Amino acid sequence: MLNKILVAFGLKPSQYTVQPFGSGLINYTLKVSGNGQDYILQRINVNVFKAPDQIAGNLTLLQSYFNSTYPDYNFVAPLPSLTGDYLVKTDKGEYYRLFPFVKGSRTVDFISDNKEAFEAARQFGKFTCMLKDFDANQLKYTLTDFHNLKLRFDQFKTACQNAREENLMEAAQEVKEVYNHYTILQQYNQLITNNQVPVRVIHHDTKINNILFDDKQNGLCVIDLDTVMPGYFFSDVGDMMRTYLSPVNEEEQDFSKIQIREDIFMAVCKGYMADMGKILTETEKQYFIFSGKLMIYMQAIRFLTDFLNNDIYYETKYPGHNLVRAKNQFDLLNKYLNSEKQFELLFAKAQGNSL
Ligand code: GN1
Ligand code: MG
Repeated sequence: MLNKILVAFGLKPSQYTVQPFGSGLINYTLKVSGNGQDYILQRINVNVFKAPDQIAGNLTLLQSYFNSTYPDYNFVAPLPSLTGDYLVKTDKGEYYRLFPFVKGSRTVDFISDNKEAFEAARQFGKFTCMLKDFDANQLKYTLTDFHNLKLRFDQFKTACQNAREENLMEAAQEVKEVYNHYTILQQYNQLITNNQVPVRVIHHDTKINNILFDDKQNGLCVIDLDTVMPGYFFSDVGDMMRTYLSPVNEEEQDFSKIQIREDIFMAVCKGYMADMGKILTETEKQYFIFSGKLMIYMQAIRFLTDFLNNDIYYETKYPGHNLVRAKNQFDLLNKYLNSEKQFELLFAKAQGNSL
């Protein structure tokens, strides 16, 4: 089956080895190695991305914009198949696409130091900044309402209504936590309904492993562009706060290891603001720190909702996995809130400076 796909992309299967690659929760990713040029082959999760053609359409638009405006930027776009399509559909209705593997690049799953955080944040900021004159509304919403907190909250309420009694009992403390932090939802609603923040081209998945680094720890470009669509700056900033500040991620079961690293916070501020500092509005700057609360809270709600729904969205490895992830994110949220005052000082200090 994989052989057929390689052939469709014009690759001779006998010349390549294919191995699982990376650590994403949604798409299935393989590295295709051999013959001087390596590739990334990816099966799109069509339960999540219901219209894979829209992703391909968005990437084509962006690619031509980058080619004409920033020809030196390494925009990692899918390669056409022999028939000129960016998606190859199998008999089973699965969609595959192929990317070039950028020579000399590497990805990391955990931030090792400030420089890495700075570089990643700089790349995500640079990406949105380079697209400031590109009309974001040309892009399709590949996931409608992806970071709509109000909708996530409503989905959570529905899940509570439909959940099994035992799931509800097990998650009683976390359900309470959702309501403890209700002000985050109120602030979000206010921000959105008053149209206070501009729509920009946003990546929407700013985990560290969506950055390519060179061997000197310099950021090269952003990857994993499926969720690049119109959105708000707080999605990218907030998800960096959520995934960079703590030395351990959402999989960690020992919550004493969840910590807030203020030096990493500083590096994220400086990195993101390196380019975006020039175009962010005053309101966006005001809500910079709020972004972290918003995205950690949203992720906690999403994991909890999936637990209540009997794990229909995120891949799980053990019973109660999504509940552990939700607890982990609430622990992170509470620690983030404890550092808020300090963040304000650091954010003020970070603006305008480089690392
Ligand atoms: C998913 O595929 P991955 O692991 O990069 C999810 C993100 C969540 C993340 C939580 C399309 O991202 O929104 O923040 O898991 N992507 C989608 O780990 O739902
Ligand atoms: Mg990813």
